[in-house]
Amino acid sequence: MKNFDRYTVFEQAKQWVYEAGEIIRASIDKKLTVDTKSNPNDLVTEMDKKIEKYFADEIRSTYPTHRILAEEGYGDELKGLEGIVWIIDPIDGTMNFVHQKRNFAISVAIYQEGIGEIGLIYDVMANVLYHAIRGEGAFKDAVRLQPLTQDLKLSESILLINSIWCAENSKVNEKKIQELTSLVRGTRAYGSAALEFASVAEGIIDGYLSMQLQPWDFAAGVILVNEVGGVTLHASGRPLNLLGSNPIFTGNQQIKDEIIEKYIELK
Ligand code: 2AM
Ligand code: CA
Ligand code: CA
Ligand code: CA
Repeated sequence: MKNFDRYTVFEQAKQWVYEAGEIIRASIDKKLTVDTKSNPNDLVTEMDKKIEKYFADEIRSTYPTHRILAEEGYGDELKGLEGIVWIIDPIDGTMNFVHQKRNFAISVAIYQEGIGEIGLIYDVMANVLYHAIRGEGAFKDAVRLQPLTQDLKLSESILLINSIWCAENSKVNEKKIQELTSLVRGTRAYGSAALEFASVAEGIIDGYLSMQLQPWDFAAGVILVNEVGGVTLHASGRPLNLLGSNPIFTGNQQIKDEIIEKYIELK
């Protein structure tokens, strides 16, 4: 495609991500209006909308042929991933943004014909940018991330998993998840899917399970994890639906089969 030089588009995306981060940091201590969406714990603020609109306006004026898939309504209504599509989560971890004023990220991915080419995950308050360009490796700022370890036992793994997996009304057999969480070395939950993917890519976490992620939650993370030899799947073991909501496993290939086959029983 003529107007898609990956390196130029990456540099542009990086500049917008840093500018958006600056906008957020500049008003981090201002009072926020917080609304709820699908349930009382599903939060959105005017900052989520402002940042998404910022990206949408910049992308539309710079790359009018590109399309946008984004969380807060400033994107396009997409039925497929033809052409070049920016998949954007303006603030991933809104609850952390509201309550902690840290541990949230901007997630931007650029897909061409359904293939993830560029991923950026920006930890705004830490000022750390993770990025990947397909086939070129993944980076934390300027440092190249190493391939994930080939020598890993499930019993020595750390998993990111939210307590919802263990609830009786969850969409999985919660008894098996309880067995899994007592087998592994430890569990954690960060509350930002994008940063959870980035931790997997960094190799400081071995696997991440999430019950219900949308394309903007995982689009950039999948590219990062791929670049270090990890894998991301629908929790059934099937490929991801890039346009819909998925229960997700991402992590080290060494523990993938055991987790998916022995411990995840979708109801
Ligand atoms: P968000 O902050 O952009 O909404 C929280 O565990 C993680 O799950 C966040 O990355 C959050 O993204 C994501 N998430 C996806 N769907 C959600 C929902 N319906 N309610 C709250 N968080 C959701
Ligand atoms: Ca949200
Ligand atoms: Ca999100
Ligand atoms: Ca969000």
